[in-house]
Amino acid sequence: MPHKIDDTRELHEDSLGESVLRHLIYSVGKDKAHADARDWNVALSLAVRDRMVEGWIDTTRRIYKNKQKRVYYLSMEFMIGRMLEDNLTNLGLLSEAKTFLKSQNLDVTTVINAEQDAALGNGGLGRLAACFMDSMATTGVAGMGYGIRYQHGIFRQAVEDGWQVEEPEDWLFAGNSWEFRRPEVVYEIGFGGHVTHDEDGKATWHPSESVQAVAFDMPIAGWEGDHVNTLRLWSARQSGMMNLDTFNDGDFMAAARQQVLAETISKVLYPGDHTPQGRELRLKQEVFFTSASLHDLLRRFFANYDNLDTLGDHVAVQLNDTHPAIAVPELIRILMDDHGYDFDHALKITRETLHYTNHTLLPEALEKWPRDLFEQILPRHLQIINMIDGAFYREAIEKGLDHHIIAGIQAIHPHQQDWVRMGNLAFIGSRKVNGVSALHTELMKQTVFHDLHTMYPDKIINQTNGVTPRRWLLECNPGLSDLVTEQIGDGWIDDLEQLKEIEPLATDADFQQRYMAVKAANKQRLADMVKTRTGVILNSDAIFDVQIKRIHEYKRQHMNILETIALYNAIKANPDGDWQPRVKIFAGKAAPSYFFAKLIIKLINDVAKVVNNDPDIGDKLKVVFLPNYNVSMAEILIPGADLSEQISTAGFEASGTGNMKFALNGALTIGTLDGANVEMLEHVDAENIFIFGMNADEVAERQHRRARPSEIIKTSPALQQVMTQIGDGTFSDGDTDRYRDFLSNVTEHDYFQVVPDFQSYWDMQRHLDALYGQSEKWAEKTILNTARMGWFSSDRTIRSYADQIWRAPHKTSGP
Ligand code: 26R
Repeated sequence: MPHKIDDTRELHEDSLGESVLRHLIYSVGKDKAHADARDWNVALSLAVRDRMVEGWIDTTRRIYKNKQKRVYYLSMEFMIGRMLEDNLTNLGLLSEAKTFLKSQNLDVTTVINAEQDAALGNGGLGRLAACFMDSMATTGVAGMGYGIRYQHGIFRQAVEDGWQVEEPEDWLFAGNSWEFRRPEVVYEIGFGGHVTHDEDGKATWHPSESVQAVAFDMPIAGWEGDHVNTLRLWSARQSGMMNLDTFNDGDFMAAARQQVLAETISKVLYPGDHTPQGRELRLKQEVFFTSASLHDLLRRFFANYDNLDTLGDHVAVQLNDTHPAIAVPELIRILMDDHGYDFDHALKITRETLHYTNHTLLPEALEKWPRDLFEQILPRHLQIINMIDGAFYREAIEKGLDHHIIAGIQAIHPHQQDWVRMGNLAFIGSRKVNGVSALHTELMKQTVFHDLHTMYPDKIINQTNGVTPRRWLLECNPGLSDLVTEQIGDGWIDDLEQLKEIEPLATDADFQQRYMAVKAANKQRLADMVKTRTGVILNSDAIFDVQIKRIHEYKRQHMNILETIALYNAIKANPDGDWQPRVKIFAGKAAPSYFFAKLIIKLINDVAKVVNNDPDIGDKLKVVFLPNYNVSMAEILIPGADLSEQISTAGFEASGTGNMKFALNGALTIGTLDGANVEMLEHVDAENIFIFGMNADEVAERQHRRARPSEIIKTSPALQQVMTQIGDGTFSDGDTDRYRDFLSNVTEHDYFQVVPDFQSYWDMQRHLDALYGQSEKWAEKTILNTARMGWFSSDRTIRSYADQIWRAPHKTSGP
């Protein structure tokens, strides 16, 4: 690796191995004889981190010198996973590291797996943020991520007697090798108190409490390591020292309690995903990291410029959902109260700088805060929100909107005065607002943001999600990566559309055989993991059918398990039939407060127990629920899947990104016309993706009519039998009570339309059974999926944001 910075030239002339050994002794403090896997992991990580620092400092200097436009990605969540293999890969050190570890008689996988996942997120939104960090570095965007350094990430999921049990997660217990603590980068964040105005009307906010935000930085290297961005996470700490008066009075515990209270802010990630979390602490978390990030980026701005008039020319801020939407009044507040701008000018600058991404249309996931709570915690921000609403009202009247309509889209409804609606606030305060797939963006225009869209027809724009090909092909699937590279070279790694070049090989018998051999090996790796974690032994000739994602009614894991039961019944009714063997794999966490989702997990486990122990069934069907789904588990599951379940009720999944990862790795998709599945269909062609069920219009129409499922169930003996069995205790040891709520949900309301989609889902599954038997045809479609997924690289997504939203420079793709 070339050394670019003079003052570090002498520091790293040793080999990676020498550097690891040095760190083992001088940083970890152990000798080889006593080092365990984690010690080696830390020593190797520190050696790799050393190599990143040069590119990091170099990148920082270059951006500063060129005054390159900066992009700030503000996100409550970053679902990063492990970093070691990612960094080794991007720096081109993976094979050197492997050779060295083997020379020390160490198992490479064991050392790599000794790192805890950084799971500072719930699901899709957080994982997208992590893919974006990788792609911003790879495409040379001067990007920086801002978030919270939660001491505890998403809870660990255990399964006891089939039920989800939440356990605390403690990823920092053994330290984080990648981070740099920046004690000098610290901001005071205020809450509560009151506002005074001087004779000129200038406002001053006097918070009644404050906490400090302390920065921790992680370097994020792009492909080939020469552009290294920063992920800066904020940790909360008590302002000032422990209260000395209290301390000297002998009330040590009271003084310490203050400290605990302050540090609570970055203590734990909220595990709610699409479920409302109207808690004061959550609002404080949002304010905490948003305010610290804005102060920090402004301080950096002032290193180059001396006034904020042109902020939007040099800085773009992306709000990842409404969680950082407090940025709108906070930036205006800083501009007005700290820098003397008048309100109109401050609003103008804000609207040139901020951009907002929406990730869900589900009404229960749209953030709103009680006005009273807001007033208590953020009195000055509430005043500013009222000013924004006033300015917005005048704009709306000018554009001819009706009073009722305006009331519905202001941040605070002028007559009800009950809630601060963060989606409206983010929309009004942003320059561009984007959805995350073509369908989702269209639905945003038609539904939640209909009236705001009429008023600002150029504001909403689509940016279809993507996934990083480094983690989601190169690293998680080395077999397939090598095969592809052997054929077309390695240009695909940062120019994924080059995968198109393998298309002609889709019908080549030799290539098919080699491609499917890689799949078989990945299935074996998956089966080994299932055996270790659950004891269930899988038949690797079976179709590996995988649904992994948060558990939610709209994602319809329950439709999948109903179909599983129906298949079980069909096999039992004809045990000697020519059945295509199948393995149904589920994994995912339920929000702790979401009873129905937890009941779905219990049902999956109950069904697994019966099916897996039924001698009539044998290898023809197995059901597995893998506890504690996370990024590292996905890296094993996705390459080993034959079939990807993307079966949400049409119109409800904003995009999905798991769908893309599976198809890229050669799983065929069974899915609805929802989210990015629609665009995947356009790219892979209708013969290579297996679409069933109602489309979004049909779903909306049926919901509107409040059509009941009962009529349909009557006409389906198979579905009827399934419902009867769930009710009569077939899967619950005779307990007829356990699934009462489940059954009434599905048979009486069925808001997410499992019943009307069931038959077409079943039919498509049987079609896939038959197709799997035609192994050449299956192989061809599988290869074509890999070949045609290039567009879904997050490098494409980031370049598109950079061009269409941020107006920020980046490296172009291709030779
Ligand atoms: C405020 C709280 C209740 C909350 C709501 C929703 C917290 C977290 C969420 C998670 C949502 C916003 C989310 O993860 N959405 C997912 O974003 C992915 C990336 O764009 C999409 O692929 C996926 O379809 C969408 O559900």
